[in-house]
Amino acid sequence: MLRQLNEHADAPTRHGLAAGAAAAPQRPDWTIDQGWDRYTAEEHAVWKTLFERQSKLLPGRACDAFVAGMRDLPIGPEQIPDFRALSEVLMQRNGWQVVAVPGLVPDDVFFEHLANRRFPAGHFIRKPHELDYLEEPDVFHDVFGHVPMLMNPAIADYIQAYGEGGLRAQKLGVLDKLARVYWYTVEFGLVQQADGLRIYGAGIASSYTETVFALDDASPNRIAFDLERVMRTHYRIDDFQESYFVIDDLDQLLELARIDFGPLYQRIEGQPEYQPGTLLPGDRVRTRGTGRYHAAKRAA
Ligand code: HBI
Ligand code: FE
Repeated sequence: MLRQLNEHADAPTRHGLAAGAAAAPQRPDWTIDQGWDRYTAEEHAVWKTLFERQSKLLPGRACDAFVAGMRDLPIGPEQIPDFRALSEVLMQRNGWQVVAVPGLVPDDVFFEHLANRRFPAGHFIRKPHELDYLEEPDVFHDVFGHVPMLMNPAIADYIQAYGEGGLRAQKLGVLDKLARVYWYTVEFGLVQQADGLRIYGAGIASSYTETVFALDDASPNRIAFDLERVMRTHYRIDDFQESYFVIDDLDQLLELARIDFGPLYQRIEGQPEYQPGTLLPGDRVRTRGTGRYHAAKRAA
């Protein structure tokens, strides 16, 4: 399965992974040594290319928390960051760590790490010919996209709650619903700051083309975040999102983390689901998209 333009693999493959797509892990929790000393000059150079490209684009586009997190972490253009140095700063800040994994890990393993405030990050970096095109989350997506946001207390608690909620949702057979919430927040979320609309989702922040599309393009819908609505909304796995959901501030995620999703799952069971580009009568629409980008693709 290929994920075009974003740095992420799609949910069906991710959910199917436990069935055995990857080689058997060395350790039961799937962690490996990052092997920082083994990165080659070429690999560091790919990081630098990606870092510099994104850093030019993100001022005025990434949210304040992202910028602050980046500033306070040992992440720079010259080298792929060392997870031990990242973890030292994160641990001091709010008890999170970054652990290395070979790529996608089974859902339950992923959730178990998050529930314990360990962020599993791919240790490998994409090849020079796949700067915008990648199957699995690599070190650039995971470290550049996710780790700065983990410095924020609301995101830190929210992602832990997602890990705990993921384990519950798996048992209830409703993981697809919860995964949509993660997708439309942690991966592709937008936040309304006083000085404008900003990116906080790692799938956007680590993608050059989607950064521009999500904020500046007339094509996608931008809709005020509503939990139940999002749980019922499919997402694009192979291309830019057709709709983005906008939160008022990051503390809204903390409120989300405190909600018991159990009754919600029951309420929406058997209810209709929505296609990614559909607008609903109840939506608080911030931007009604032209839909042009995806219409052109469908016509092609
Ligand atoms: N593994 N390394 C890694 N990164 C992810 O984002 C990830 C994963 N395994 C499963 C998974 N995500 C998801 O599909 C869950 O969030 C539902
Ligand atoms: Fe991600």
